[in-house]
Amino acid sequence: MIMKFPNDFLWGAASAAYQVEGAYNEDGKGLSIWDEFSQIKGKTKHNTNGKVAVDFYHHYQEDIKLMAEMGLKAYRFSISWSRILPNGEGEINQAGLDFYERVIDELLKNDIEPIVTLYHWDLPEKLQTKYGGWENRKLVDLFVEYCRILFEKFGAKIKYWVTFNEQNVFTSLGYRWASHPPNVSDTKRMFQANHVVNLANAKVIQLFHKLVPNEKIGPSFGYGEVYPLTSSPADVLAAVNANQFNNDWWLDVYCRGYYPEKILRLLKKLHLDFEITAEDLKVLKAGKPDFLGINYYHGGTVKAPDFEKVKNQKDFDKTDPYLMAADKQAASPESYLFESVENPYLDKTNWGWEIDPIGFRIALRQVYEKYQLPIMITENGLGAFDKLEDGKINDQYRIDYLNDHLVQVGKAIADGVPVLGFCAWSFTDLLSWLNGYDKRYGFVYIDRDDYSAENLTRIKKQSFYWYQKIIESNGGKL
Ligand code: BGP
Repeated sequence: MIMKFPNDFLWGAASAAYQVEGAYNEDGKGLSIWDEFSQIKGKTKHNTNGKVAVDFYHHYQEDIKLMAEMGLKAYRFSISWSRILPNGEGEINQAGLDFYERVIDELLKNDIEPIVTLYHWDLPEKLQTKYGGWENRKLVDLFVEYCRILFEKFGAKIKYWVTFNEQNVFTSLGYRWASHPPNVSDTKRMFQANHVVNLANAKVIQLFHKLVPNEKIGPSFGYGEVYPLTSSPADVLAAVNANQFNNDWWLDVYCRGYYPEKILRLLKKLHLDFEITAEDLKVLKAGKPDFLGINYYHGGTVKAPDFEKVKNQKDFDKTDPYLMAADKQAASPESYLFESVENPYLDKTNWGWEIDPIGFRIALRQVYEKYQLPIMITENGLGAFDKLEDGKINDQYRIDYLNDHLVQVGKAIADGVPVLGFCAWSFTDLLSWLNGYDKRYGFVYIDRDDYSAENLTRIKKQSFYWYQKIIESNGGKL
């Protein structure tokens, strides 16, 4: 089947500052909460951190040259707030602005569209210690001020801006599961912080529309469709609940300006509710995005909750927080809504993430039909152990994974979903937040491991040449 992609489809790849840049304290950069958190023993695999990462800070010209050789049309990267404002507020670090300007200009010179993420999890440490981070409403204005600097500086050069990367992930892992900074394990505080981020998202979108009226902005959401385990109506209801809890809880706020009522009521019952003022509701309504960024890795499967377990919640297991585990705390909202189970039809990656290309088509259809916004796929890819043999990396498994997922994107486009582009995660190998340097995603191998960053040689994998052909044929070779 020949896939038809729009002529201006953005064939891209993505990264995030902390995961690639390194130079964590160079040229005036302030520390971020990730620089601090990764120092806590046992939090990341082999205590890996982003001090050097893959040193994009010093290798950006070489990496962009490889992007140009591949024919990449777009590169999504994030700006590190504490490189621009070392204290998160106050004095601007000119060297930080200059670095991103050089990156942007280099991309444009090579006809690669820069897609800029404003926040990919690396909050300036000073804002955490001084104000308590995202739990404090003060952060809304501070985020807006940081973004104002970037809109004024780069507004004329950047067409696509991403506000927050995976708000669902960083609030849950940071404030509920204590597996990301700020290392908190308190569901109520998570909902409070999440609301503040929603306000920041909406306010920054409003400002953007004023300052950069001709370009586009939207959040990137980590979306996964949730399936019922069986056709039993109780399981189907559990899946409806899970989709509301895992997806609509964020997307309804972004696109419609209000929270799903059912979930709000449940939170109230469990004393997990948070303050929403009349002014907040106005702010949320006024910050509608121009597109939705979707990061897609996997969805989930659920069955009806077992209310016996609800009564005795300490029986619940806490497994990988990425895999939507239930909560050990007394008031776990999930336990009233659904119970997560394995999907018997799906294979898994080496890290236990389900592989579900058709779920991608379903996700794109659902999101578009519900919110009627164009979609930018801001992440999708396979984390795997790659082997360097005779100077080569044969990552056929990654080619298969991406090919299968892109075929489903093509089908979703044929179904009528306006998809602006596809950013594979990732261009070069990079640091996985919790899993170190062996969980590789790139088209370009980087010669380093969890212990040594001496080499950093860039080596094109087989998937590099495959993606080059896909781009050249505008998806015709899928
Ligand atoms: C997403 C993040 C990315 C990236 C990716 C892969 O949630 O937005 O930054 O890390 O997941 O995750 P991991 O590194 O855990 O494999």
